[in-house]
Amino acid sequence: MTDLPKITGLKARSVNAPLDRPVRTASGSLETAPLVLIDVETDAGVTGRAYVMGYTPVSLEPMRAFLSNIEPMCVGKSIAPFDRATDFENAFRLMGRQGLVGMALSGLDMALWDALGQAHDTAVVQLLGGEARPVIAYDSYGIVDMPADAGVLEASVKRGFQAIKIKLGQADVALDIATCRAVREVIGNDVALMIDYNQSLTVQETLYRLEHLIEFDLAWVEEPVPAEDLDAHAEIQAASPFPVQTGENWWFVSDMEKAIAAGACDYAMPDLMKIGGITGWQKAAGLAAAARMPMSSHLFIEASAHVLPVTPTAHYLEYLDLASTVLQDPPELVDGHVTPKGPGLGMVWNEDAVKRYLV
Ligand code: SMN
Ligand code: MG
Repeated sequence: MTDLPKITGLKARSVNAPLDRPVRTASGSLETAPLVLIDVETDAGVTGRAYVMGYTPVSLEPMRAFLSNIEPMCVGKSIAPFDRATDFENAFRLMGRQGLVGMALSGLDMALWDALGQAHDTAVVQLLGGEARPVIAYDSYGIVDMPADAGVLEASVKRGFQAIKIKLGQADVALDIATCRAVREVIGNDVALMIDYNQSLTVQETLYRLEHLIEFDLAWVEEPVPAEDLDAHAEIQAASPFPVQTGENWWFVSDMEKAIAAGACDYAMPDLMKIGGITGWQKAAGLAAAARMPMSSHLFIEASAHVLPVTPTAHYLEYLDLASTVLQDPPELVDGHVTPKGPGLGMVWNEDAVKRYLV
């Protein structure tokens, strides 16, 4: 059995990439895609690549500097993602791995899995024991303005999306009702419609609003209250006419365990950048299977397409494009599905674009 390649370098660069459309939410907006691009150099001549999204440009330099600072802890070690994740869990036990640290370590994990796949000229989904099959996706919007956004919603349906998510939570329930009615008129009743309140409501306000949205047959209501308030989520889950979805703010699998134990949700949607990368996702997928809980992805189209085919309770891939502007060959969307690309995670930076958006 041959030894795994060793890490010879860990490089991180910050870019502020353009977004096709801003992501407006009830708790703030994403006008650009502030990304840290991670390169894991190895002695096998392959470079593992992944990115993390900092939500705001002010997070980029701290995250980039943290990755640069941990380079000496990586050099000379193998690219084994599980072992490196264990190293860092131990190394940062006192400090804790929430926040930018957890995001950077999760991104490093994804880059290590990419390196592993490249070293074996294999797609990560195949390394994980799956076949590179198409994964059903939903088109993910921010707060939509109707009727101005009717055209793009119509285009989503024409592109083959069988599910669409919109964000709600502005002003009052009247606007939620008007928006859902207008969106339903455009997409029809055969396309699944999900809503996302981005942690903006209270339990009472959530249940009040959901009572007025019954007619729209919603596929899920996402993060209605603050992500960390598991009891509030559980209170809504017990009374909601629609399934409750949450998970994008779970830090590593321990947060998911707590949410499931609290009965906080019907569905799970861990974020690869917070759950611990692909190594963390595998643990999360096992928890979801044991709880018989449908599990969707959050952002990170490219890597999510590799893990959902080997997720026993796989639900949807969130199609919200963050990185295609800095990738040479982004994944294609075909008939509302995304197929994973290899080797590795299939990501190669478009260096001209990286230079253009470098911060
Ligand atoms: C979201 C995504 C990206 C930026 C902000 C908010 C959202 C989602 O919570 O689930 O898509
Ligand atoms: Mg969300």
